[in-house]
Amino acid sequence: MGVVIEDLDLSKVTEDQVAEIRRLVYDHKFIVFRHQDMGTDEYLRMARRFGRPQVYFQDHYHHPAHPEIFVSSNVPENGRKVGVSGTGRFWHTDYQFFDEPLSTVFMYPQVLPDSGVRETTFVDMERVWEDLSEELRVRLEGAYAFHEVTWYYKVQPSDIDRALIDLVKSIRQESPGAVHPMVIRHPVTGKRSLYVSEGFTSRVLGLPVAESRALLEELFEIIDGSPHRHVHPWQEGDVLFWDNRGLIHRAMDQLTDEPSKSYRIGVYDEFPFYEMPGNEAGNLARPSDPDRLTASDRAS
Ligand code: 7UC
Ligand code: FE
Repeated sequence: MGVVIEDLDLSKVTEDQVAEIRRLVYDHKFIVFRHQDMGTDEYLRMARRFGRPQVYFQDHYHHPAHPEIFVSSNVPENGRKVGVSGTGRFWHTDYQFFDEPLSTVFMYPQVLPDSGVRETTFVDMERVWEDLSEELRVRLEGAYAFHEVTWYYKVQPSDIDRALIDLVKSIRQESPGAVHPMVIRHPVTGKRSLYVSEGFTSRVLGLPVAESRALLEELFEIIDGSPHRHVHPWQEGDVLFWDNRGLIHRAMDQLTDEPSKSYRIGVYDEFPFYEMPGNEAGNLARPSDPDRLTASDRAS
């Protein structure tokens, strides 16, 4: 998986190059562009050429001038906290807990720690699906899971003195979670991927709590141990562009206090996130009312 492009100025791509980059990202899952030097406006203008930038649902992640830029940072600006620090340090795919997860994602670090290594690790979920045992695949075809952001909500200064239960209630009001098939089919390549993550997937629908937990733990262990992984150690000037459908990723910072700051722009392409994985195997229909989960479907 992955492609490196050494000699292209992303801020000046032609229409043909945009089309070519999109073909590459669907076929190879992620692209590393080296030696980029874009200002914030330029970066956003570039990203818009690939689709519709998303505005993250919580505004404390937003760049002060451009809400489409998701700021992961521990660097105060003009004495103010900007963005959120230590994001994504767990296996996840972006926006899995909404009905419309992100299709593709740009990531452009602005400040890299001097001594500490900063890495992002990807796992190829198509290969993970292919490697699963026949028994597991049969269990997963036609199954649905529930995803939520609750457990990775980052407590904010304004949350001081609030009870955890009230925090959880307000998180769930803003972001009630989403149901997706556990196996998704890519709308462009037609390839299937396992679609669960340790960060966001909390329930397999229709299974008793203990069975759901056991199945998810088994899958999380397989993903974590998968040989189909790639570690990207960030270099200054790197921009990454990835397909958020067939990949899972996590940030691996060394937990130092050194300054670190990254700008992410999530971009919706014109395709649905997934084709419903065929009815060919007599799969179950989509749950008729996924919003109304029972208390036991929600329990984690
Ligand atoms: O702070 C974070 O780790 C952000 C995470 C909860 N969500 C990113 C996303 O797009 O899913
Ligand atoms: Fe992420």
